[in-house]
Amino acid sequence: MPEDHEPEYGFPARLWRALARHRPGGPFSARAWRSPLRGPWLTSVFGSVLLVGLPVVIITGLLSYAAYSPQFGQAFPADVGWLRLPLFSWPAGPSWLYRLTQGLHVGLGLVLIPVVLAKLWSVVPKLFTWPPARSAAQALERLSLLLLVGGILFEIATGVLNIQYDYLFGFSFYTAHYYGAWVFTGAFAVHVALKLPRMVHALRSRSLRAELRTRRADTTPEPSEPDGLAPSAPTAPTVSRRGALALVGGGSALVFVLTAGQTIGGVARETALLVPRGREPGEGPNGFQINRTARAAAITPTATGSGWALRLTGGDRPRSFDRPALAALPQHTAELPIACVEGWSTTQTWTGVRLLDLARLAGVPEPGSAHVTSLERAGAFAQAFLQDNQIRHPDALLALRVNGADLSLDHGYPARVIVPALPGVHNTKWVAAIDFRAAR
Ligand SMILES: Nc1nc2c(c(=O)[nH]1)N[C@H]1C(S)=C(S)[C@@H](COP(=O)(O)O)O[C@H]1N2
Ligand SMILES: [Mo]
Repeated sequence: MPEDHEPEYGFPARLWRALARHRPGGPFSARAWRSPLRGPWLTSVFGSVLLVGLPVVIITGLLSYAAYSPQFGQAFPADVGWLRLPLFSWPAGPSWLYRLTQGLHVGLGLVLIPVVLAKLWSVVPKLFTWPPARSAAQALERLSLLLLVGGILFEIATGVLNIQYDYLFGFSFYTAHYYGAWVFTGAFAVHVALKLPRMVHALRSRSLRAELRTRRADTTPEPSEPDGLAPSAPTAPTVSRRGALALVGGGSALVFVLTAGQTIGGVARETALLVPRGREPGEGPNGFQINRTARAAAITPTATGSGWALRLTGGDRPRSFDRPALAALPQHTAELPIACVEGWSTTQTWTGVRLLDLARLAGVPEPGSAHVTSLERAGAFAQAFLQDNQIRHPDALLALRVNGADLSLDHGYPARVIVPALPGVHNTKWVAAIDFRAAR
């Protein structure tokens, strides 16, 4: 065991020996962890799944930040200082882009939770290494593990709370989730750099195919090694390695089935038991999930009735269009998804006036940005900013109708924004006014 080696450099040898003599019992005892399944090979199998999966979750997460158009201060957190990435403008196409990146971020993030837990289980004896560190370098490495483990658990907790309770707690989770992600990503990069050679070596030590054919009775422990993952005194196996892998894989498959329906839609929606929104969106053309109802947003029938008119500003003088006037303008139809940051999405057929046509009517033929305000007065949904490419795209609409019918009040009647590849939240419902700014 490594604990019994003399310290190399750094820590005073006397302190180390004193600590080594006073090894606490319980989980710190070398005999406390005895599962015959633990060992570098099993840890590396889980590790290699995470090595492939987690970078996808990290990158799609950062893309989501970029998709929120941070240049308008509408991403969370608004100001990230030097963590601000080289900015690029989020594209307005293909229309399914955010649906894909955010579906992957949330979906894969959830599916990997059982693998993360299994990986942590497989290395838990390392938490109780004694003495805690043999050298300054090892102390640093263990500190990075604290950030790694703490970081991933923090990201899982804030991520899950965010998709389940977003609209109960507001947006504070985003800020925590964003900074937590950088802490985790840094620790993850260090961990991969330190462990990759050992992982490759361990994966070669056993054959996956052979393990998948091995029954419980024939399951042999991995040889005890200096890393201390494999137990020095293993018990008899209560489950085979393939059984353990099947358990973890089954857990991930279950999470997939219980959540993926929210994006796949149709019958699959019925199985999406783990998602908070939209299992019973009703029938008809407006029968798809509602993020927040008109009632919850305090939108009254009076405000959206015949007195409603869209106010367009930005040109020489403001203009107003009531709903019949908007309906008399050239109409365009496009099949576009609403893709929520929570991971769910739904594609519908929208009809309305092109945003670019509205910009021209406002007297801003070359729009550089648009500030959309909702009848909803307060909160994160009261307004949104659109980039030039999001206004100019031929499918970027102020929708009046969906699937051939007028928008329902819950889906944003009298008019709502719908733009290809735009994060759901910026597709403002119950639009009151649009202020166009000319491109510079
Ligand atoms: N005014 C207003 N617009 C809004 C919202 C809202 O609550 N209020 N929710 C946003 C979010 S987060 C999403 S995902 C979409 C959902 O649209 P839907 O409820 O029609 O499905 O609308 C967006 N537009
Ligand atoms: Mo959303």
